[in-house]
Amino acid sequence: MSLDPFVRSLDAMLEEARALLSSATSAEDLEALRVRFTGAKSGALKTIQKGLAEVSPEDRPAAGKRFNEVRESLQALMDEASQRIGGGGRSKATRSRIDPTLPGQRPRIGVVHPITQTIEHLKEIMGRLGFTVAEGPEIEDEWHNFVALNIPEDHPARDPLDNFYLATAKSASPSRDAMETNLGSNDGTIGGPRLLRSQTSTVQIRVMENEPLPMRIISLGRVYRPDAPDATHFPMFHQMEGLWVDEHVTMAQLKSVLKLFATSYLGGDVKVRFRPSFFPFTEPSVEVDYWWNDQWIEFGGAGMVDPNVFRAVNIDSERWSGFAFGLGVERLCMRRFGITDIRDLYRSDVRFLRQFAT
Ligand code: FA5
Repeated sequence: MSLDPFVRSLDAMLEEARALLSSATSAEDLEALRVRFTGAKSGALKTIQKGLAEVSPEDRPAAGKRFNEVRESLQALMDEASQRIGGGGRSKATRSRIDPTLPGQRPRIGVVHPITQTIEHLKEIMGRLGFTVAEGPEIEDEWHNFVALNIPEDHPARDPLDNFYLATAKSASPSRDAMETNLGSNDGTIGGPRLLRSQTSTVQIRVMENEPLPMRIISLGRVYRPDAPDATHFPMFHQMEGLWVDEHVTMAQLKSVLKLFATSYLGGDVKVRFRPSFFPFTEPSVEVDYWWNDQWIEFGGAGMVDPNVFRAVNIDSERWSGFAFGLGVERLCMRRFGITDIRDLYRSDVRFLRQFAT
């Protein structure tokens, strides 16, 4: 082949590219033209380059020179088009896809977890009944979790398999006497081995040890038990503890406070029943159930503070009496929001949790 047809095909390609690039309006157009003219496999430039081998040897240096010029011009045209469109090849292609005239995407705002909502609601109701909020630690010692609550050493509730003892809790429990005599020093070693508290009743003891009488408190927080998860049980759950100590507190007051609480929180039509029961720290004791989905669901335990508990915290049970209760916060939350499986509360599935936006 002589020089002329080779140069003509180069010039024709450059003109075509110039026309098309000047009318390109998007990064997609530009990318398609880049492939068409300079694509490594079958771009027009590549095809013409193959023809270089057929140019006669004496014309080949001039043909190669022209080829390089056209290639540079083509690149310049593409850079120019890219600048104009506002992209710069592939990496900027995405930028040009943003259409600033479209409405923006509303950012997703989290919702308050239903358990937190429940806790706030419970505090508000109990606040109206005159109960103030007390707090206690989640890592407890045996004194507060068991001994002062009149739970003897051989009681099944103290079985290591039914509790989360801490790895540091290797030493044997000190005797009750040793705990009692040393409690005043409160140096963090005398209450016996440490465990994650299994009930918020621990806070009753802490408050009675430290606060003046009379008292009317609630405490809301997490408790831990190695219970197998099912629709109504979870190994970590929340309880609301209540304690009222005064002169002449009665079981009738306990029942009316719990009834009033249940109707305020669950609605006037809720059916509540009290069943005789046993807790080492209350006498007499009851379990409290509500009716839901054709069955009774237990939502708490309660009773009159046992004189042995008063003795452990140096309160004169001849003068003072009191009642205590401990309610399952998840069970209350489930009933109110119509949640049938406690595990849904802890799956962290935002599609589920978003339903409870306030
Ligand atoms: C107690 O924990 C007592 N401390 C309650 C108490 C306090 C009685 C003061 C007397 C005076 P119980 O183990 O029954 O009792 O638990 C109380 C409530 O916690 C149960 O009624 C239930 O609503 C809830 N609960 C218990 N175990 C679980 C669990 N694994 N998952 C979710 N909720 C639970």
